[in-house]
Amino acid sequence: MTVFCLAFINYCRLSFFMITEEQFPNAQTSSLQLQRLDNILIVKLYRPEKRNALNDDTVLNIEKIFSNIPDEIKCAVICAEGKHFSAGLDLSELVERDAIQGMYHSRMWHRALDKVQFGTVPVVAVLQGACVGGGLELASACHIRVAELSAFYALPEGQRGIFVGGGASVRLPKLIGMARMADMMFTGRVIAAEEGHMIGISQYLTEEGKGLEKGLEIAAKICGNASITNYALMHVLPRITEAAQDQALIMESLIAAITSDSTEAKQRMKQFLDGKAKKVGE
Ligand code: 1HE
Repeated sequence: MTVFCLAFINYCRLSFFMITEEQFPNAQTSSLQLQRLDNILIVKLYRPEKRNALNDDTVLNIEKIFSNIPDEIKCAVICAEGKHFSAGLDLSELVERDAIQGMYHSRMWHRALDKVQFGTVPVVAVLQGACVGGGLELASACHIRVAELSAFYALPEGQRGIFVGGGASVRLPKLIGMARMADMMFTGRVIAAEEGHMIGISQYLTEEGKGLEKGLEIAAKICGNASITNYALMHVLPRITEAAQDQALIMESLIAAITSDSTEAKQRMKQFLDGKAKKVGE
């Protein structure tokens, strides 16, 4: 089995990430770069000359990567090279699709972004510059969004005569509400980083150039959680929030019982009671 390195060392804390071709076929030649820092996988959109427009190759590789996260990875960070996170769908590939191909294309995006949202590890997105169309759909599939002050958001689909097809109509209203999403598409209006933060697109806002540092800091905290808690936040909480109240409450009781029964939870609570664990805020 051929093993190859994908290593892009921006600074010395980053280590080489050894991955197999079976795990990530073609990833080394695609528009994505992979790095690893301890238990964190960093997936970088790497097509800055096209403003990280998401072509089929990139979307399929995102699906492969998030379907094959190695066990030792506990959290992922999606970030982007250059001044823009992503200009969305690669419009040059859109031109000659018929309705049936269009349906399959949209379903391919759904598959890939479902792997991001409902995969094995929480995902933090680090956003700068344009985060538009499919770029915003990708960001919306992540669990936490960190935005630099240059970030801006738009859904130019309305202006291009199309509709969102990568899951935005499902995920974005959960962040900002349906009326705001409809306004973005009706008017093509651009939402700046501060407003995006206020209305719930990002959970963290940083100075320019500080997004990745913040994203990695958050990812390190997530890695420190019990895996079952992260799992419950990714897979159970979204179902609870969509269920009717009586079903939601029973689901909450079940997952509360399962998590607190784990050996790790018992050890963590004992550490606190013995005065050996951090207090809230420390
Ligand atoms: C692209 C794309 C793209 C740039 N597909 N090639 N998305 C959009 O409608 C957004 C379109 N892009 C823009 O509005 C601007 O490019 C940006 C505001 C993001 C950046 O502006 P700027 O001045 O920095 O870059 P640029 O000069 O416009 O673009 C640089 C190159 O990237 C240029 O190619 P070049 O060969 O002439 O150098 C652009 O053509 C190319 N480029 N954006 C293809 N999107 C699952 S459904 C999702 C539906 C959608 O996402 S629709 C929204 C599509």
